[in-house]
Amino acid sequence: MAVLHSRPAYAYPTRAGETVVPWLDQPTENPDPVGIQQQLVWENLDSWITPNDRFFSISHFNRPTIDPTTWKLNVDGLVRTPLTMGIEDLKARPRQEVAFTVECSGNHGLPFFTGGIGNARWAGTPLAPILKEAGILEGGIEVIFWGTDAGEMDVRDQKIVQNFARSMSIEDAMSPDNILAYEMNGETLPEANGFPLRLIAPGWYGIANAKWLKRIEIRDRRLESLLMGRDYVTLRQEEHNGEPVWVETSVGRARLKSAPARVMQLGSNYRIIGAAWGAPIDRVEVQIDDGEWMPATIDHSEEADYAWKLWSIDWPDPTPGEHTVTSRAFDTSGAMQPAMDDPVIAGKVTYWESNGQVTRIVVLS
Ligand SMILES: Nc1nc2c(c(=O)[nH]1)N[C@H]1C(S)=C(S)[C@@H](COP(=O)(O)O)O[C@H]1N2
Ligand SMILES: [Mo]
Repeated sequence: MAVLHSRPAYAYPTRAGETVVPWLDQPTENPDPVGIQQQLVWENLDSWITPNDRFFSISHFNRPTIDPTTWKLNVDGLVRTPLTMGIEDLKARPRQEVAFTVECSGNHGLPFFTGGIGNARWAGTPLAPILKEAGILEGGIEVIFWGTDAGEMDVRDQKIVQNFARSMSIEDAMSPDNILAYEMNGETLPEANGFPLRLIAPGWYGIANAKWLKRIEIRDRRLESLLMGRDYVTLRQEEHNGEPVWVETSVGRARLKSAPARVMQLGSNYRIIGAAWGAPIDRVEVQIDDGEWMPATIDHSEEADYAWKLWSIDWPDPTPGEHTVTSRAFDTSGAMQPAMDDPVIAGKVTYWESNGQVTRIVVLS
């Protein structure tokens, strides 16, 4: 009985002997194998935690190699007491862990980019007490996270070299959920994911989670860097009083989303497994071809507030041939992941924040 009741170490909705049926639709060839690495292959999703050696990574500029013995984090700008900390100073501070699913806001926005997502247990020290210790001076409104990586870019007719820079309001930065992370899934933060230190901002799209940190700066102005005000800007047509209005917004918090991950076959029985994330998930529904939406079962064996929920649904006796599989998630406030023809998606002309319903194609024999 003890065996029956013990929780499997590798909790995941699996059945012995089942095999994966690959999707017919597949991402196109990655045109940027340096910038975009280790995308999730959805058919391979077989655990709630994404192992470090299978976790995607994004770099907009170079991928720096940092010597942890000389590396320092500076906290400066509009602060009473500027701070300088080495990695041991940070590790000596209170430890906080969070399971958080990081998704790049460009995921599913481009034909070669459908695996910019992974779930890890991050560990580090809370950001808020460090900001309090530095003491933000009156007038400070913006917290800038500077990366060690840098790249050349054209800005207002100037060719400049600028470091990675993303910012948050003081209020957002002070969230008790934010940590400066030095560990990922129990291991030292890998180089690709920001060694030696990165921001982990649970509930935010990947871009907010600045890697290879070197400086946290407080300013009295909003930052309009490449990754705040020019790129990572969503352009969408909305309607106001019956008139079309174009709106540009900086990519920030994550959005409600789900996707089918894999179809599993056991004899003539099939099962679809998927994931849902980006908001507190209430339930997930699945549609096969043009059929009725059917409720999926959420896997509660491993869960966390900011991590994806895995779900599954049985597909008992499907007819042979080609089928489409679509999922849609609902959050705890009742909001539904938008359909692809919902104006919030259809009116969007940039590829960021592509949280529309994902349809996959499968051929059954
Ligand atoms: N310094 C720095 N931080 C960065 C980036 C970067 O290019 N440089 N890329 C961002 C983007 S676009 C994403 S989606 C996430 C991805 O995190 P990962 O590489 O650990 O998967 O890191 C973010 N943090
Ligand atoms: Mo991203």
